[in-house]
Amino acid sequence: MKKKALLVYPEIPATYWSVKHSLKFINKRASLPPLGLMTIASMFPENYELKLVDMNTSSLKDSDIIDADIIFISAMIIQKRSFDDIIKLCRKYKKRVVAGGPYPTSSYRSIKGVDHFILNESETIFGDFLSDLEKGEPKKIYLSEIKPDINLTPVPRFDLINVKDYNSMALQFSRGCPFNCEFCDIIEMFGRKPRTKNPENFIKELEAIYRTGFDGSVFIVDDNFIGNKSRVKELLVRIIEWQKKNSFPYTFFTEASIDLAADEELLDLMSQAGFDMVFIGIETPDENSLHHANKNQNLKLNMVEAVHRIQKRGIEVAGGFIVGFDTDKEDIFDRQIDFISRASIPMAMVGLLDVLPGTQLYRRLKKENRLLADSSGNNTHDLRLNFITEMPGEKLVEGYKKIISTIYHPKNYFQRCYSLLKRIPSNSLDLEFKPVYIKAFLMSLIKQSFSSYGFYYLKFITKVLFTNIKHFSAAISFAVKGYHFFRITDDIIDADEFSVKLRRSINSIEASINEILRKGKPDEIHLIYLKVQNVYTYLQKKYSKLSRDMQEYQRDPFGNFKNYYEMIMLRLKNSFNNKNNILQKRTG
Ligand code: B12
Ligand code: SF4
Repeated sequence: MKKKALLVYPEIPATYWSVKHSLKFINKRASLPPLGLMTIASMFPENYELKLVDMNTSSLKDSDIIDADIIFISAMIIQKRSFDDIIKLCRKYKKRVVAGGPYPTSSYRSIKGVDHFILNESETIFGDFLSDLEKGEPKKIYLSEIKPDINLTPVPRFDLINVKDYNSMALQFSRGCPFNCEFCDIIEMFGRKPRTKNPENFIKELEAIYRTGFDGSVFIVDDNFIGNKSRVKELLVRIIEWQKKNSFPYTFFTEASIDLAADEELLDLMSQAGFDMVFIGIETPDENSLHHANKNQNLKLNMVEAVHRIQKRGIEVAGGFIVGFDTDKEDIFDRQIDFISRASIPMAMVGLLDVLPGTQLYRRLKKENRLLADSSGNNTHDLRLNFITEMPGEKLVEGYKKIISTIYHPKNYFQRCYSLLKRIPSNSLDLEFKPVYIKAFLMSLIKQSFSSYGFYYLKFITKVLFTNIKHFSAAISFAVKGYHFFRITDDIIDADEFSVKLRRSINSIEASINEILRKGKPDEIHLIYLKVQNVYTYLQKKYSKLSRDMQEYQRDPFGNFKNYYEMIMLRLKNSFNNKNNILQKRTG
């Protein structure tokens, strides 16, 4: 009888990246499938029956766990909460759990409840685990010391997912990056010598996607697609041939370093192959910070001009930006805003510097005794800094909020979209006609015209309609993405205001209690009692008004506040009953 293996991908909380709020316009449930798990799935022998549950597209049922003989989980740090819930469920039904992927790899020492860890890249160790399991002597930890030849990686099992649930499919061509940025964990996990697949293998994977009937875009998930320029050019020639043979079914997007802008041939090939977007780690316009972060490749050219050069080839540039470098000065927030606007980058992923485990930055800050907490894997929503910053933390978070609320103010966002659309050639970025786009257009028209930013929205789409009609479909697609960015930005600001209120409330309650203690006026205890009760009711109301995603982020801080509230109310009650013993047992 076949063994039943269940592969689970935990829920990812909403972030800028999730584009969650835009997906409903196009009837999709998630932006990308879990490529790591689909790759692992291909490594099982035939005596296993596999089921994959991506919790971002469907729910995990108890019966899924009960039916399985063994459960395999993959996760990024940001999925920790859902990961822990799955483990609890597996423990409840006494099932064997195996974990791998970036979160277990970077944090396995602190993860509880997992029977076996498969760490780093698993191409050369997964087979060992399965055969040890067969023999009944599986080890706790399998750690790959070598960086495998990724031609060993089998074609991912696209048949295990419902491709219709996803906006894009994922493929990988290379691992590793030749650069050496201080904060980066990619080079620690995958090395600085890019390893590429043979173009034939990559094309086989593309064929596998094509066979599923998937209709959409393909994300090449490499951290630096152009890490090995000559190999990537060979690949691009093959992709162009394939696209021509199949009447260009796909557009592609990927991640690359900014030196892409300096290679005309590469830009030409990417544009011919159907690339319409590239994500670039720009990080900061501050040269000193780039230098200190070892991001020297960004210093070799004028970054605004470089972005424009790429855009002129019909490739949108999305950018990653960071604030919180030691060398950041007070003007960094305005400089980031100005850069993003001048470069016309609609999708700017701005985050607070987050110290990821295993990085050079981690090692330096550890030596300097500046680490405060483990990374939450989320540097856009969880505004708790995990190290002691040079700039005071509050100022940094305020500055961060200023950046996101400015760049994702609808007026500024649509302005960037408009200047980008003016710059790119007229045959690029436009969507081929599909009925689902008509629905998206109508939904956008109804939802966004009558929204609080309806004026800017209508101004943008009418301007494109009258001056740049060829880009009209691209304009609608930007508007739909904007819908997500505006909502998520408002949510972050609301959630941060809530957490500031939580902190201030505790401080003010503490101050009132200290005051009574100082003055020795036990009669006023009942006033404090009422105050604490009112504060709690007020905060509970505020919490219930946060979006569901943000409630999730604030669950722990609010939970702690609740505990504090219960403890303080009990003490107040006791002290009220025994005024002589006023608040003696109060704890901070
Ligand atoms: C694609 C991708 C995404 C997609 C996620 C899509 C999805 N459904 O997974 C998108 C673009 C949405 C995304 C977003 C984010 N991402 Co991301 N992402 C990647 C990227 C570029 C590729 C992942 C991938 O598919 N790799 C290809 C597969 C084949 O490799 P793999 O997953 O590592 O799997 C191999 C092994 O790890 C192992 N393995 C994996 N899982 C399992 C499970 C088991 C049981 C076993 C045995 C083995 C195993 O086997 C595989 C073959 O060797 C990686 C970088 C990278 N190079 O891995 C970052 C990466 C995973 N992302 C990262 C981060 C931080 C994020 C964000 C949180 C960033 C942010 N601040 O917002 C966001 C938030 C998530 C969100 N809300 O959507 C970090 C994670 C760091 C960490 N330690 O957790 C990474 C490593 C990049 C980085 N250094 O910054 N991401
Ligand atoms: S360019 Fe990107 S992937 Fe390469 S080392 Fe720097 S941050 Fe990491």
